[in-house]
Amino acid sequence: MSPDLFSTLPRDETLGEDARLLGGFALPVVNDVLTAIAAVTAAAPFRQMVTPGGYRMSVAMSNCGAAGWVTDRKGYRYAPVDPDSGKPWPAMPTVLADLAQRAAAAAGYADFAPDACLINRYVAGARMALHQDKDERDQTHPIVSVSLGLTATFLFGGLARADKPQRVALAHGDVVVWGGATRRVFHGIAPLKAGEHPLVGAQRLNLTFRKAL
Ligand code: MD3
Ligand code: FE
Repeated sequence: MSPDLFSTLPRDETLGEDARLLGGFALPVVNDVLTAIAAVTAAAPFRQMVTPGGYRMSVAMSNCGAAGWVTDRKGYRYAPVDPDSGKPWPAMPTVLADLAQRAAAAAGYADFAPDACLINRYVAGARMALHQDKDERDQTHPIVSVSLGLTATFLFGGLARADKPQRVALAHGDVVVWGGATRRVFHGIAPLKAGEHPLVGAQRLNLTFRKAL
């Protein structure tokens, strides 16, 4: 079997307690997903936000849904309004909300109703340092992530920052549902390697769907 054919086979696996990788789950709707991202980011353009510590993030971000994740010198939080425009974040396109809901259901979370979708854009060299996601009000809801474009190395750590992370490749179309105990692990993205994806170009896009409010 050619490596190319092998890499397109579904890779459904459990990445540890309560994390389910649905390999290629987004592929059947990927063109509509990319069109939806283009519409959202035309209204709320990608921007590199500043952390409370004063560093500009290498990842550029936008949001759609009732709440959007933002950071500035005052802290991390979910906000109903885009601070750059003063307007509400664009509504979450149905194709995105449906994809997240179907993936959550496939992983055993019926009725996942995300109100926040963070859109992360990585170009070559962009990375996300190890962190925990804890800005959501009720942490019993899962997080659904969708990877598009260039393959990234996801760093899957433990409950302590010092735990050595496992490295997991996340490729175009992969969806991961993070629930239960994995919801609180340290995680990040290693610096993106330069490349060109036939559909998405020289970047990686990642969607994270959350019930934030
Ligand atoms: C595991 N984004 O936006 S998505 C983030 O690829 C974030 O852009 C990464 O971490 C990215 O906060 C990783 C996968 C992910 C998202 C949230 C998690 C994994 C997670 C929360 C808890 C545990
Ligand atoms: Fe995160």
